[in-house]
Amino acid sequence: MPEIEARPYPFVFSPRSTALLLVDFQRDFLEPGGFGESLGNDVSLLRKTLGPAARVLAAARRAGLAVVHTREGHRPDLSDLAPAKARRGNPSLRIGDPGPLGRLLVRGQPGHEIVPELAPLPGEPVVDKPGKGAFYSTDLDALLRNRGITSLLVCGVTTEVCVHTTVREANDRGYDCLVVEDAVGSYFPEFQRVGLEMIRAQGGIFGFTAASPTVVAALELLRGSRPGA
Ligand code: C5J
Repeated sequence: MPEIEARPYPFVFSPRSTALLLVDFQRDFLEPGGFGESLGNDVSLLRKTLGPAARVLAAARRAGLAVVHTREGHRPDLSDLAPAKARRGNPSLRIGDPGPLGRLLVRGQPGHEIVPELAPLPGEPVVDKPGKGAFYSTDLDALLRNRGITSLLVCGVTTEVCVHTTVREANDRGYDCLVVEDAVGSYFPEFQRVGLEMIRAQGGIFGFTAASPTVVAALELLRGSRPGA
């Protein structure tokens, strides 16, 4: 079986049962004028994930892995927005309010789009989620299980919020997760460091981590071993 040199120990995986999961690479989190900035964050901190994530995405596509994208956002009438979530954040700007990228964190608005560097290809599922975890109130679990997926390579933003919540949900559902260290990003450098430590501590309590060049190299080897490649 192929493996990736990961921490705390090598991540052994079958390409047929592994998907690349790209969590919430939306303009709302990565570009000025979106939801992330409305909460007082410096969104430029997340942009360094784009190169590594794009290289992992290209390698995963070349290796024939399933690719799934997620987006956090709400229905235009906000009927799926819990009052508690609606009340949080910057009191002068709330989810659903108009901003430079359209209504904040609302489906169909410019800010809800995935950034062009990581745009989904036709046929790659995009899972819209109302919460932080990608399994909560979505069909992600069914979509993965129906394809026989048991392992996930995870990239996305933000490390300690939607990536962590999703990895924890996946772990409890029996998926093996490898988080790509430089292809996940946080507005808080300390949370980035600790967030990754928390995944792989205690013998990989939530999963594994590895840097993108290591992941890309392992995926490129797969490509070489595919018949006709
Ligand atoms: C946040 C996310 N940070 N995608 N969402 O609110 O991590």
